[in-house]
Amino acid sequence: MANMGHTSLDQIKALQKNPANIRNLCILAHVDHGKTTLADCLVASNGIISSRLAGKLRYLDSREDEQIRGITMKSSAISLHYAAGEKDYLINLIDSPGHVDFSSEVSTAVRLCDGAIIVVDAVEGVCPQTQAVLRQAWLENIRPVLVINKIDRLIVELKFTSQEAYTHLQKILEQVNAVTGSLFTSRVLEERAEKDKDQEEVEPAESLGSEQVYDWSAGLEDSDDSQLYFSPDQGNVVFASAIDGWGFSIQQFAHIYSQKMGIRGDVLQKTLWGDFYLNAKAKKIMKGAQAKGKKPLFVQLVLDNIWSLYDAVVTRRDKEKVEKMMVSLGVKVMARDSRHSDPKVLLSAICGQWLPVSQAVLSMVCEKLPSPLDMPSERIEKLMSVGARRFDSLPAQTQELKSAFMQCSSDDAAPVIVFVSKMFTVDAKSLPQNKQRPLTQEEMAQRRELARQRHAVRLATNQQADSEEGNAHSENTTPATTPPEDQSLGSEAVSSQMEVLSLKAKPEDEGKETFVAFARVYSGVVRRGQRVFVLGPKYNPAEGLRMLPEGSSSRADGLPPIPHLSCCTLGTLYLLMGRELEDLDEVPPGNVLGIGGLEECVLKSATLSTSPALPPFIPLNFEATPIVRVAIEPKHPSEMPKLVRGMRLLNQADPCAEVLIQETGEHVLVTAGEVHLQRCLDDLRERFAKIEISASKPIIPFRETIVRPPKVDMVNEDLGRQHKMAVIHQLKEVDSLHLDPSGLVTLSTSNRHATVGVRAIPLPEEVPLLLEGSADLIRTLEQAGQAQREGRSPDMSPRTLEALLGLKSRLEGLLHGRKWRNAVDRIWAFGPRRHGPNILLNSVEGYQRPSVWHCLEQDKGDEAEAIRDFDNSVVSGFQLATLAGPMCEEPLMGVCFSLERWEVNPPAQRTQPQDSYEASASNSESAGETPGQQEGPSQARRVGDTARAAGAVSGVNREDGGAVDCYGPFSGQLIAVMKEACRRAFQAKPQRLMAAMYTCEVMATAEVLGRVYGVLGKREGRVLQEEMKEGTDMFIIKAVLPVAESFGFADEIRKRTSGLASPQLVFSHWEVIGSDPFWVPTTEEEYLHFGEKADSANQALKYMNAVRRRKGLYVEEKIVEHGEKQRTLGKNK
Ligand SMILES: Nc1nc2c(ncn2[C@@H]2O[C@H](COP(=O)(O)OP(=O)(O)OP(=O)(O)O)[C@@H](O)[C@H]2O)c(=O)[nH]1
Ligand SMILES: [Mg+2]
Repeated sequence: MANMGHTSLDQIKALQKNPANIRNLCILAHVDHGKTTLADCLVASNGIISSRLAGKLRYLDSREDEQIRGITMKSSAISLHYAAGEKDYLINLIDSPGHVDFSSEVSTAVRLCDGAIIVVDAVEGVCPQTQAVLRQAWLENIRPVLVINKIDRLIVELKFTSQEAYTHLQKILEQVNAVTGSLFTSRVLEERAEKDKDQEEVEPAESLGSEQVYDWSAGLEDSDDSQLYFSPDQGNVVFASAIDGWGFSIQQFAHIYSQKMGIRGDVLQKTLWGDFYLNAKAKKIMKGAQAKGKKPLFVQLVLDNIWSLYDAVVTRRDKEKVEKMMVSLGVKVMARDSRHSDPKVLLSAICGQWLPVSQAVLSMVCEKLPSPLDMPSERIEKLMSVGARRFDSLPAQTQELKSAFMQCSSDDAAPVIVFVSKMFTVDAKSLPQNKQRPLTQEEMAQRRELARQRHAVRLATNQQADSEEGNAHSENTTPATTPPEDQSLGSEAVSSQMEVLSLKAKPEDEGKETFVAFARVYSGVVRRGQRVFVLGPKYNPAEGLRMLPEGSSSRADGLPPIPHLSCCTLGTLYLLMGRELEDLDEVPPGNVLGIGGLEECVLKSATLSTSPALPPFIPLNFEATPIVRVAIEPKHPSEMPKLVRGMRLLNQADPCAEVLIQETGEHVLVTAGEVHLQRCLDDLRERFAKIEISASKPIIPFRETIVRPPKVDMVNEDLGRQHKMAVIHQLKEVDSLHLDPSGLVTLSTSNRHATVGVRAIPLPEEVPLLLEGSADLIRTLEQAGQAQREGRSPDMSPRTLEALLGLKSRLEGLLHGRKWRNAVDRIWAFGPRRHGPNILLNSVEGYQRPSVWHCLEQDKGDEAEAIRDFDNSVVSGFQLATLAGPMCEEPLMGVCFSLERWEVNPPAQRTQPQDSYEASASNSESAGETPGQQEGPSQARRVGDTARAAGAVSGVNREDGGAVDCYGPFSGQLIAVMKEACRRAFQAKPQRLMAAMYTCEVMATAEVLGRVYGVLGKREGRVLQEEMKEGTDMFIIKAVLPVAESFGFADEIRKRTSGLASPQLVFSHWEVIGSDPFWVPTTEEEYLHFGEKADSANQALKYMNAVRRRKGLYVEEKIVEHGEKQRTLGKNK
């Protein structure tokens, strides 16, 4: 029980049983704002680490790379005890990373908590990740409190006066509240407005004249604001300097001064922050400090004290003054602290007693954050309403479970509900069960005696041993390698016994990683060895309840197989203590815990329960898109199996990394960014695969799209023709293919049984953006459609329905004009993967296919809108075509494929195979005769009309013959021909690559600004905005940067600015690269300027060829050469 500090395991176990006094919370902030440092202070308050080391150790950053890089990469949890007067609280604290690359770790932490401490750097203020974490807290419905940290920087670095600091702090509060404010949906705003109105009625305008003494007896107390906005007088803000160990809330000073000055505490509580001042003569607190040029109370009574302490201790090092101050503060420090050469040591020693930050933060947390018993009912409903399902459409038994969450009952009858938010690994060696077995009382006494003796011996021999600090440090940073002290000091008998044990354990345990689930109990008592259901993300409780015998539980054997439901047995339960784990036999509800033995049944996250009525929790809300991919190989090919296993482990141990095996056989790792990539590679090398690996250069994702053909530009027109020739040349191999000049591609299956006519049309720029942003919604729509086709009710919540109708009308707004008439109602599918940013449009004359929106119109009967056979093949063909485009097999984006002809001729009835083909060919030719109107469904209609003569007949025929005998192979052929037709139609238009773009915010001082611009310029970055951060000499530059140019960017910026600027890169959007990858010079001038192949300046071509080469595709320099030859020939004639 090494690092349990003052609090024993038994005490923690007792505390776990009282949910009213449990607080589950996480610390969230932008990178480097001081989360882990603050956590250190809280951990030190429990004696787990020495308070002298708090802030230096960063105890919860237990990984080596976290310590080296100085940033947190994984969330980790620790349980702390806090005594507030009579009450004892259990604080389950989770420290999270602030770097964007690890934002998925934030999601896993937030899910398990009821509240969050938001930390903001007093100098930097609100930063991009501050906004992101506030959003996450908001989306998870957890309540935040605020810590404004690093106030010492305002004094020491910025040299602000206390008054300036006050103004600055006010601004920061405004910023934070502005973010919070903007998070409210209009619905919440409305609710609030209503409440405010009610309140106004209750307390009639008690206007506070500027001269009037504030009357606090009026019922302002319980204003709803306390939960929504941050305000020191509400008690949800702490001002702190974690590194110097101090922090305070207004409450503390109100308490101090109410005793000192005899002003009522509650009055001070409301006036210590704000525009109030002390009128010494009248002995009154007045409003209007600013207008009168008076010192606000906060400055006079709070900040000035701190400022003069820093002045005396750090700046002037005035011994006498410090002595005096210590006496008046009632603080005593050890002699060695006051003699220390670093004044910060003395400062911390004084502040740590006067205003201990742990006291301020923990008391705020216990007071302001809800206990597990106060879980908001909205949150519970949200957690249980997976997909589009409405809470009140869930089975009654499921809805009843809501009360289980709220009661948080340890009763044996209460269902067990557990959520696992991530899986993490620990070295098997450091698991408590592998360390030592629990000792009996005598053994412990014996050991203690022995330990004392050995300690004495060691002390004597090691007199010159390093300072206390160094010692404690090494003990704490390398717990896995140096065995805990008392273990090596056991009595002979015990230790020999243990040696045997550990010898036996060694070979298989050596460096073996064991998975522990990071989880929380919401209801019921969890016990080791308990059997529970694992509810898959698609599990439907209605189905489960129907199929399971009445009243069956996870304990029973021989349950019938139910889709997405399985059983598992819980292994060892752990108390999470930062770097250490402690064994537990059972964990009562409301607690965060670790669970062993789940690696076989839980991949990354899971919902576990003893009740089959529970639906799986909604998926975690990840903000980051994994975008950086690398291909990985073992250095020695024979070690491939180890790599494969290692990658599987990595996949399980990281909430957001993705591991794929590509068709080419490459093992690909997808990560959120460069730093994340580095961590994953380190993990693979050192923990999971334990082999030498080599990683490819990052694989940059691209998208393929088409653009409108330019209208007048001669050069391009020429190019267009030339390009088309290239396309036609390629097409020669397929003789059933026809391309008309308007871009309609007609293609038949090789047996000529089916013909499709497809046209590719670029979508307006905003459409793919909207579709990408609505991917979840579209997936829901797709599921609902599926349910409807299978004859089930879609069960959509009114909000989802509204959102979908909103999406539809926004699409209608974007797809306007003649060209897109009725287009939205003709949408057949989205793709790729059925929710991508491309559209398949039904322009087939006479085919009244229900659109994707069909399931929204529940009242509308099924009418005559039947779906033709093989409809699915057409959709599949479209999905495949959009998944990998013809340029370099990257996914398409912003392309609409309009299917204008679709004829199926069943083989049985066909007599003249050539007919249909000829008819279609001539039809499209005749349509092509109308110049000018090149594209669009309106044109398509006409094509369809003429095609109908042939198509209608075959359409009828199809119904009796086609599907019967050759269904299998025929559907496959149709998929292939649809895919091919889409690709050809795509190629018939001007093609472009799209590059992934990052946004980045760089904070830099004026001196290094120029260099930042230099680096950005070199990497094709575009500056969007530059502004000065108020009250500082820092500039904030917002820019976009192609992902392809971003590798090493952060490092380069850091180097060029001597570490003064460090950017945060976040994936933002896709951008069309202006240059045409198929462009070749056509005039002498261009020829001279760009060279023969024009590939020197063509960025798009460079990117495209790089991708093709990587994928082992033919790099088509041929097309270009061919084009040139033809043109040259033409010219020479
Ligand atoms: N001056 C000053 N520096 C601080 C304070 N708190 C933390 N720091 C420093 O800020 C740096 C970052 O601190 P961390 O605690 O690692 O920050 P973090 O928020 O955990 O960072 P990530 O986990 O990487 O997001 C360290 O160098 C700390 O010493 C403070 O109150 N004052
Ligand atoms: Mg940290």
